Amino acid sequence: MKITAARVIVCCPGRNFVTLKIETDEGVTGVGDATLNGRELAVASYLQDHVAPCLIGRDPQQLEDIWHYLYKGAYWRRGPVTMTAIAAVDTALWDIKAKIAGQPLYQLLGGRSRSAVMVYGHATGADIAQTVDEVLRHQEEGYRAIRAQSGVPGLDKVYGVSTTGRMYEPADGSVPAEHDWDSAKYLRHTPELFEAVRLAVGEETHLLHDVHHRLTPLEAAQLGKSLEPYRLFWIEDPTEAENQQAFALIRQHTTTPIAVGEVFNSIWDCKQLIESQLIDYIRTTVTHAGGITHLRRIADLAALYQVRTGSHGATDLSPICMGAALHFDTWVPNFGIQEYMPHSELMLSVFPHDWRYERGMLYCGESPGHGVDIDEKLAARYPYQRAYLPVNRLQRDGSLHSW
Ligand code: CS2
Ligand code: MG
Repeated sequence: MKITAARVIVCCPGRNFVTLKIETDEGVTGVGDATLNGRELAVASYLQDHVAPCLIGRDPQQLEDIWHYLYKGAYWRRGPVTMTAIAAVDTALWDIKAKIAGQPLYQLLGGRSRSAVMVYGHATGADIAQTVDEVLRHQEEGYRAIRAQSGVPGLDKVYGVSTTGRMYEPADGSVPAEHDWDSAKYLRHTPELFEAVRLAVGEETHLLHDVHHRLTPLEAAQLGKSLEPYRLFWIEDPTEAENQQAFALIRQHTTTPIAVGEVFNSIWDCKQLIESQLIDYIRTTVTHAGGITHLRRIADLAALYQVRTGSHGATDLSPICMGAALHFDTWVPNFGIQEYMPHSELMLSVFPHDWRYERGMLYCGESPGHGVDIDEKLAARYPYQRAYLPVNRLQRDGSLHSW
């Protein structure tokens, strides 16, 4: 069997997605997600201008050799653009390999380790009362794990809270929106939020929170300590993660579990965090961490140190990523939890899929492959629209801060 085409499809059914479709001379095709929120065209060009010409004529079943060919062959290794491009190729080739075998993808990874995949949903609100209502609504719907994010008094816009009344979508506008930030206001507010949420939901429901890279290690330690009475499932991205050693300081002060990794793109970004047990969950994804081939290496390293998976699953990861992630989650022995921010009906219409959601659990399908495709005709109706993630500035002096 030979690869005959590797086509990049960019579409915007409510938000931008980049999809790679690999075709073969025996008619079997596979698709991979190559969406990098706010930098989509960089990956599209990397794939169509640099990667696709090297794939034509290759055997699609040699996915490991192709992975190393694209990783080492580029000379310039790692980074979000390169690893997202490699991930899209890898995911499409795993899709093809499973279709050739006539098996759902999880069977090729090692078979089913669980009957279903526990997910966490997103509850957000402009203030504590609204957020509590949203958490209770999710609990009603059957979610066993719920992430709570609320507005912060004195701050205009904060991560995770929609100001449009529609589903939260951070990427917007033809230039980056500017948000303001004040860690002290956030540190005062967040324990109050979780005191109210925990009181409302009781002891059983898992509660999660995303700090989104904004605190210093010591501030993150203060936050973790202040949230201990509310027994969170995790705080996520408590501080910038380039300095993996910084997490040792957080660990010294708090037992609140820590999740990191959605912005990581290789095992090297998290090797120290895992080996020193500075985190409890690794959030790397099929789309941004080199595909299934590399993500399983990260998961295997994590398993040695009792670190569990908790893959990122925001709507800027396409339904193809969600499909592949569900097969991965169904197999991976050290599974923790899967983020589930449901795509809109419009987005899902462009990506026919066979997974289903039911009362806090996701179920991958049994069709051969990862169970997702792209409706190219429909996708063509929604052309790319440039959109940026916001930037963040400190309220006190306007200096640039992590968003
Ligand atoms: C967030 C993401 O879901 C999360 O945990 O960190 O929504 C993140 O802000 C976006 O994926 C950025 O594109
Ligand atoms: Mg996050």
